[in-house]
Amino acid sequence: MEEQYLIVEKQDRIGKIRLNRPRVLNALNSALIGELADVMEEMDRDDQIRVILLMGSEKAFAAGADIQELAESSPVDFVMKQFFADWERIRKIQKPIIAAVSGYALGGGCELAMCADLIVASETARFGQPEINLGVIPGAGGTQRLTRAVGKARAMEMILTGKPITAREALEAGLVNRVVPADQLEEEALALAKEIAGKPPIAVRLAKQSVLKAMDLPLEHGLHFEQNSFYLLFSSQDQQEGMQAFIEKRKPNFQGK
Ligand code: DAK
Repeated sequence: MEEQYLIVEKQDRIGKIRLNRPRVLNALNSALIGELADVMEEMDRDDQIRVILLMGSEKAFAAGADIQELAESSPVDFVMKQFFADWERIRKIQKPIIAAVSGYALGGGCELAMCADLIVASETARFGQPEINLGVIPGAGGTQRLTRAVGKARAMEMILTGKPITAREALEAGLVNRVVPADQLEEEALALAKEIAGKPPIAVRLAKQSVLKAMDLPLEHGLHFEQNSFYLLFSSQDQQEGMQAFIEKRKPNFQGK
């Protein structure tokens, strides 16, 4: 199916998705989020894809939810349009997601970037939760994920003042993995994606899940999840291949089995 708001491409085991609503700085209307959830789920099922790379434009990763659409919405619309459900579908993607962020990542745009597992930011990136200026608060996880990522003090300031932070500040706060020059963003994000795509996919999947559990679960339950995942990997061919390759002093060839 042809997407209306996304440009989708597959390259070397990387599923690339570019948000494409340039006239409104990639404002996230519900149709776009629905398309994004569909494409990501399809990539999650596709054996040829190991990592998902999510990008915006140079000027904007995404300037938030579509304010025009929000302004016309009632609580009943949110329920009927499945607004939360599509965000939940994105949250449940099992393959690693890398967000390459240039320009504005505001409101839902910042929340979408935080749904990714890793963020590569251009020097021009600006992260913010300006919803307070519209008379509301973040609605797609901002108060929770931002606080977990940057701590209470900084999250509180960003959410109560609505002021964005720079890419450097985001790096310092632990919100992003690295900051790169604007003209190298895609190249750097792709290099990171390729590195992870070369790792054993089942271990990558369980590693992603285990790290995410650390955000939600008490330590004891998180450790239990990690241990069970560790045991499970000893039934994979990739575990045998990885260890055998080390012993034979050669590069492993992981098959995702
Ligand atoms: N929605 C709709 N249109 C937007 C937009 C947005 N978020 N951001 C920009 N645009 C449009 C502008 O209206 C303008 O359209 P025209 O006037 O040309 O027709 C065009 O994009 C270019 O924008 P500007 O002319 O404003 O460009 P500037 O460079 O001057 O300023 C800016 C860029 C990013 C500083 C500014 O556009 C801006 O402040 N934008 C709004 C940022 C914002 O407040 N974002 C938060 C929105 S609230 C939920 C899920 C998510 C959410 C809530 C619930 N559930 C699951 C329930 C999320 C809420 C939000 O994100």
